Amino acid sequence: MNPSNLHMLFSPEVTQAKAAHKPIVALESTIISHGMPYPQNVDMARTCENIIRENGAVPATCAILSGKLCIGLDNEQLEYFGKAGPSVAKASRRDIARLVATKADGATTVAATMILAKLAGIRVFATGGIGGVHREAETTMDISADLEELARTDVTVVCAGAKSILDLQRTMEYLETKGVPVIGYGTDELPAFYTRTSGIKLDCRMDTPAEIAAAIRADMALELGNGMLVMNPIPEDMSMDAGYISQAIDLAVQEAKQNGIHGKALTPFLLGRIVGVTGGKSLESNIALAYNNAKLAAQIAALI
Ligand code: PSU
Ligand code: MN
Repeated sequence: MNPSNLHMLFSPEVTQAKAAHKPIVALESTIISHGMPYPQNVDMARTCENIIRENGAVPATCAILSGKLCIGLDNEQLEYFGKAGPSVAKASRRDIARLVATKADGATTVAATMILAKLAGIRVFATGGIGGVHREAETTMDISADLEELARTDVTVVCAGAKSILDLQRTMEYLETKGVPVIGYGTDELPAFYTRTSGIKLDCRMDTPAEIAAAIRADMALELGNGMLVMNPIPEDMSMDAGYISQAIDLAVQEAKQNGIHGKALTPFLLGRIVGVTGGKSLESNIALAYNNAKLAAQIAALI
C-alpha cells in the first residue's frame, strides 16, 4: 500500500469512480473558504460538482479535515468549509504536513489541491483563478506557491486566467521559465479572469477538449512531470467591463498596501475587497467562470 493512503480519505462517490475507472475532476477548497462569501461559496461548490456530473465525470472536492487528506466532500463537509470561511487555515504545500500531524483542518489552495489530486491519481482539476506573481514582486518577492507546484506536479489545472491583482506579464514569464505549458482554450490571448482578453499573447491555442486530452496523454507518456494550465476565457455574456474592473482592482491593491497586508492574507484580502468595491457584481462573474471551467475540465477528463 502507498504510505500516503494512511492519511487519505476518499468519499464513497470517488471510491466508486476509481474502481470503475470513471473520469474524475478535482476541485479546491480555498476558493470556498477564502475566495467567496457564504452562502454563495457553498452554492457555487455544489453547482460545480453537479456540472461535472452532468458532463460525464465525478467531482472530488479536496480539503484537509482532522488531518485527513479528503478526496471528495459530502454536503455537510462543504457547508462546514463554506460557513467557517477564513477561520479555517488556508493550506498550501508548506502547511500540509503540520495539518496532518496535528489532525487539523485546512482549505486547500491550487498548489495543495494539485498535491492531493496527484496522490489520489486524479489528472484534471478545475478552479477559478490561479495565484501568480504579485504586482511589485520585484520588492516584495510575493510569488504564489501555485506556480512552483505547476512546475513539479503533473496535474492539469483548468482556470479562467489570473486576476490582474497579479502582474500578468511576469506571471507568464515565470511559467515559461518553469516549463509549464499554458494552453489558450479557443483563444490566442491570456484571459484576465473577469475579461476574455489581457493583451498578452499565448503561444499555444487549442480549440477542442480532445486536443487538450491528447497533450495531457503525451505529457504523461513522456513522464515530463510538469503540470499544465488550460486558460478558459469567461463566457462573453458574463465578462465585465475592463475599465470598471481594473479600477476596482487598483483600489483593492492600494488598500492592501495602505493596510500592510502581505503573505497568505494578501490574496483573500484582495478577493474580498473586489467583491465589496463592485457591490457583488464581480462575484457573479467569478461564479459563472467557475462553472465554465468545471464543464471543460469534465470534458477533458472524459477523454484522457
Ligand atoms: N485567485 C482567485 N480566486 C481564488 C484564489 C486565487 O481568483 O480563490 C485562491 C486559490 O486557492 C489560489 C490561492 O491557489 O488563492 C493563491 O493564494 P496565494 O496568492 O497566497 O498563493
Ligand atoms: Mn503569496
